[in-house]
Amino acid sequence: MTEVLFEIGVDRLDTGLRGYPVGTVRSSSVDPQAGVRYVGVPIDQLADFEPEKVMHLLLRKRFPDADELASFKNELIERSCLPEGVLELLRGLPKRSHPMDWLVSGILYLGMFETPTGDYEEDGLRLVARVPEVVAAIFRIRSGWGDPIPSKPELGYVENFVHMLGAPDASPHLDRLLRSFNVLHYDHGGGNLSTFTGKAVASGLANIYTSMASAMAALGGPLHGRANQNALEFVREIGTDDPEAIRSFVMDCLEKKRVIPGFGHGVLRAEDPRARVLYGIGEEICPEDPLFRVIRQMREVVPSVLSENPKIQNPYPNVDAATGTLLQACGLMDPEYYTVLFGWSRVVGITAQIIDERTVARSGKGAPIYRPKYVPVDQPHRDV
Ligand code: CMX
Repeated sequence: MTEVLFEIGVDRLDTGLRGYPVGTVRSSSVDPQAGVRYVGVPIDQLADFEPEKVMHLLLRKRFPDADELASFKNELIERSCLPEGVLELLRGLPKRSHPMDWLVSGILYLGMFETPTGDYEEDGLRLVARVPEVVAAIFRIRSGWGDPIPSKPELGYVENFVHMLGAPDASPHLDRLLRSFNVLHYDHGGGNLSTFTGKAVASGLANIYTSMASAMAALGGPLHGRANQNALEFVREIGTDDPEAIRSFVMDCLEKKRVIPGFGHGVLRAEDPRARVLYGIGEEICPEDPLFRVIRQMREVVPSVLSENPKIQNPYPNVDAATGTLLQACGLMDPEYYTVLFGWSRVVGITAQIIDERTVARSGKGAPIYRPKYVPVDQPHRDV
């Protein structure tokens, strides 16, 4: 017998599919109180793990032993070389366009300069292995830092990225921050907009590059991944750690119907454990940074202000509350790039979920092409 999971009333339409069960997910889950778990492991326990080890967990659903980890790293290294032509096309993109549009383009170029094999697992691993070089090149070309720096994949996944980035103002903590940042952003359950979009596009049997480019387009929206850019801009606008000044600034924004980036969540109903980890990293690497002092105070003040509005279901910090502040403290000063770093990381989880949905779901047959129902309204029959 089929279990009934949800009754759908008319009042639940036009709510962005909020909370409707539509599929299964093996890589991660989001608990409203405890936050995200990767294959059952709470995220705060993984934040300091080797990135490749956590990738293996998400893609293969278990931790590797030492030999498996070494061989998984080799699998990434062997696939890391970019097809010729990708960097040339990136060089021609208009610098005024947003870096997320560059990432969408770069991922499409990866698929265009190499015929995808059609095996989602193989293509997915290639994509994961190659995307750091694309992201580093986007920073360098678009910011005018100079030519892309040749990849040295044997350095390690994140270490090689920091090497290829060659950020002129990088602090010695950038490596440490990006290792945790990368792991914390890999995956976040099945129904977040970018992951859902990637799986929806792949359900029409689009290849992984096209599907991922669509997912990244979804991630670029200000209510989703671009909130980390907006959060830093917002923190700079506040510019003080005086609690009363923060309180009145936030109240004024709410009156003007401005969202407070870095706070609230579609599923979580408590402070995001990823935010907690990031505040902890901030206390370790930049406790006296002026903007870190602002977000430390915002963490205390903003939830009480947001709680005064009963329709806001979660007044607490989300993952984007601290990321921008920490990235600027480590020398990545331009917030326009922050969502690209989020996107680079999230490619891992979306890849894992696309592989599962295409090759494991329905006993290996894969989920069918997405086709939710929209209810027609205000359409009287007309003859022409
Ligand atoms: N500031 C102002 N208003 C907020 C708010 C915030 N931080 N969080 C929620 N609200 C508002 C919503 O806009 C919504 O208003 P309407 O009823 O007028 O549409 C109302 O409160 C109810 O929202 P909700 O049910 O609590 O949350 P939603 O699922 O609708 O929205 C989210 C979730 C994240 C889009 C929202 O909290 C938000 O806009 N936050 C700021 C942007 C942000 O930080 N996004 C990053 C999310 C993290 C991620 O993508 O992983």
